[in-house]
Amino acid sequence: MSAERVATAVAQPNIALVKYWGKRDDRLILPHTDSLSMTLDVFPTTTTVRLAPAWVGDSATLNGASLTGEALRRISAFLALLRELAGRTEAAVVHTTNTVPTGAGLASSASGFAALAVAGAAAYGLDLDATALSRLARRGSGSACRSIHGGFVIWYADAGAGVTPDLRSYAEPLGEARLDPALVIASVDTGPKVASSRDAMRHTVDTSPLYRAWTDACRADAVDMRAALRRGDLDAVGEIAERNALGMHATMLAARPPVRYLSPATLAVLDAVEQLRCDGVSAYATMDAGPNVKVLCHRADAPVVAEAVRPAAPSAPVVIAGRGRGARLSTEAAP
Ligand code: 2P0
Repeated sequence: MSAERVATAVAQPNIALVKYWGKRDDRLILPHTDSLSMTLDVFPTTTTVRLAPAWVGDSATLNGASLTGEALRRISAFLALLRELAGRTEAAVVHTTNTVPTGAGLASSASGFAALAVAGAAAYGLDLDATALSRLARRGSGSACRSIHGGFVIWYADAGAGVTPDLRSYAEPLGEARLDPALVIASVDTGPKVASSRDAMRHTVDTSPLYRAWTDACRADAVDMRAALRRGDLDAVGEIAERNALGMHATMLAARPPVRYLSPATLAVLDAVEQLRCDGVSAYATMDAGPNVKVLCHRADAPVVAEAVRPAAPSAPVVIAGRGRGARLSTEAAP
């Protein structure tokens, strides 16, 4: 931080192994259920926040292009939270470079708001610990609270500690996790998604007759997943992650009208994953708010898995990701 009040942070996306799908409070972004994730070591987002006189107003660029409309409004609302916490009034000039394909269900909002929380807190002079940064990032985008931390992470829907609901929901690292797997990312379509996860999530909560069953299953999956991670049992982790992802998509498909992110190419990757298992390779699929598939496997098997899914995902290079670090300050400004 220099005297001109500027800070840069880097954050990476996370992939949920037990998903977050539905809020009990839209304003505070409080989820119905706990979720568990792995922060990746690929697709970093770099964000620089520079304070400016209040009369300038907030501005933001993403990969060099100016943001307007809803995207700028979300960032500005988040900056307003920082200003309130810091008791400051300056506007902010935000520059972000994103290496993950935006809007393709690869959690660009997670790395984006995690990086903005860390850089923004530093620029506005806030001294926040990781739990406070996680709560703050949650207010930008729910899944961002998990990217504050590296490795395996749990986001508590309600940790029970803290006097207000806002204080009770945050993410923390799962120190007991004993696993170092690969996630093979098969991008079947890097175009914009059919519906924003925010809208699709609300619509699912409001209209899917399966929603209650989803939250019950999710709570059980979170307990089982913690135990499987503690044992370092990749097959159990994979089975729970795959059934959880399919349950989330089933719940969305039952919404009225349905939300369908999965495409024929997604199903072709799922076939390839099932064939890998038939051939004795431990490989398990998970899908987020988009058609792309991430395949959990042992690191040693990742090249074989990548080869197997490539024919079903020809539109973009298959990427092999591992466990990555949490959001952190950087000395290199976003270009
Ligand atoms: C997750 N997703 O747990 C789930 C699985 C997508 C599918 O978190 O409304 O962008 O900003 O809190 O964080 C995507 O939701 O939604 C997400 P908001 P967010 O990773």
